[in-house]
Amino acid sequence: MKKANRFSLAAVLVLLVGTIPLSRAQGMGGMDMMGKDKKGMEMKSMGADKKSETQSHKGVGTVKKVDPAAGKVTIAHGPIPTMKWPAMNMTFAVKDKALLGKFLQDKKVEFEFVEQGSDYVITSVK
Ligand SMILES: [Cu+2]
Repeated sequence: MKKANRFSLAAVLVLLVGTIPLSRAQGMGGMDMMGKDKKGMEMKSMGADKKSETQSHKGVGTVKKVDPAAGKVTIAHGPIPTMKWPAMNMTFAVKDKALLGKFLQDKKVEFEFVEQGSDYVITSVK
């Protein structure tokens, strides 16, 4: 009798000690994960918006070709770390005509551009 009582008491203690912290930990874990997921998604979408709408990149290069009719310039630019681009020849759209007038063939330029859909649009040059 005595032995059995002690055993069941021990079993109850084990259950109490074992289950309470476990359920508490699970509850907190679940809440933490939900909080993290929500924050993660918000940050992700904010980052994506920022990148596509406002993030500008800086490049340095030499003007290879100016196409005033199309509003485009071809530049042999150096590496652009913010885009993970190596040096290359490529064509950029230019935001407006006044800006386009600053591009002269073989001129070295420092420019800023933004990614707009599938185009890279130069927003400033010096
Ligand atoms: Cu490029």
